[in-house]
Amino acid sequence: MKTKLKLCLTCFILITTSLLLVAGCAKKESISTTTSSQDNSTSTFAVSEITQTLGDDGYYNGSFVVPSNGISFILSVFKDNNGSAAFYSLSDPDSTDILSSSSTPTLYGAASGSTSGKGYANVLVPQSPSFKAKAGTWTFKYILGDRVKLALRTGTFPNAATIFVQPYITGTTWSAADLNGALSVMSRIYSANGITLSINSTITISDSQYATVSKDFTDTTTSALVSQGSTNAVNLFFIEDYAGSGSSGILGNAAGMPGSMGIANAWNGVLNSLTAHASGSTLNEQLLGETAAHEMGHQLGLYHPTEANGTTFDILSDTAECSKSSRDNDSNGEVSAEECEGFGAENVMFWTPWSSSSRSAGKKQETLSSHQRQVLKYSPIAK
Ligand SMILES: [Ca+2]
Ligand SMILES: [Ca+2]
Ligand SMILES: [Zn+2]
Repeated sequence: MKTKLKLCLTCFILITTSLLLVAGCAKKESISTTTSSQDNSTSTFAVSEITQTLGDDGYYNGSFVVPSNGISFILSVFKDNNGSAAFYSLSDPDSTDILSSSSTPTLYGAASGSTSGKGYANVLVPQSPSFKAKAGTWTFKYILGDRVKLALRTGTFPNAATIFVQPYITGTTWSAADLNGALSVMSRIYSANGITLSINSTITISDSQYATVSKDFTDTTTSALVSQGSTNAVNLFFIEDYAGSGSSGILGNAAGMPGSMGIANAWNGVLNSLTAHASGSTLNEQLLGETAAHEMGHQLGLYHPTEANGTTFDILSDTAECSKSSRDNDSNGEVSAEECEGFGAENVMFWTPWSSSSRSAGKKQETLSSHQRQVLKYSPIAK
């Protein structure tokens, strides 16, 4: 989420764990293969559902195999009726549970799901360069969920990356053409960081109930909107405005860190508010482009390098930290972009934008660290 006012940290807490080996089998659901013209590499992205068994310990468990040319995967657990969903363990072929607080490296506390883990939770590998989609048999356990799906990318090592983007627009105040400036800004930001965006033509969704929607991805209308997203792209929903209380000042929000990829569901996209980027009828193209780039970063697994409180940081070792103890100059309990200048405020994933006066003076948020770029290049949805 990127907000003018305050932060919403969507960490999902996982329980400490032990290892168990159990067999399962994967049934193929869909496959798409794309050959990239950018780097002559070939990536295959396949989604499969994994059968599960109930163990004597009360946990459901299953397994899957990452082949020798595995690049990345996202493992998702779904719970019907937006019930709580969570993984308990995920053990790599060397029997290291990457969700255990006692493992190094660990995703403990950083494994994602939807906001508050309702209906959906997931684990992305790699979510930092410390992790690898190792070839071999991975095993997992969960206690809360109805089904598990694996979105697996295989192919050649990604020297370059192309990410397909599908924009949508709702409401009647602005039209698809009004987004072109912001989409160009977003494309330029990613290109400058070594990632090519292939942006599809914006799809206009004219149903009036989608003009303003709740920021909650489990909301019925928001869910119906985001579920229209493509399974081959990162879906950006440019809504006219957020509806409901608690949405004041929010520029955009993502369905998770990461959200879902390759599966049509309520978590397969991000929201960006057009009204929050407007002065009168004019959209702030630079800020909207930065917001779209930021929310897309969340959707692909990037956290804020520094959270608003200045005490919580991402899992990447090469992103700058802006700590409250040394940088909260006005002692208001938050670290602003101005307070974090030179300490991460320039990063695409900084939690809040520069003030309007700083932006008028030319301040931008367009940089990504080497580790952030690597997470994006390895993304299951990238080619
Ligand atoms: Ca960091
Ligand atoms: Ca402050
Ligand atoms: Zn954010």
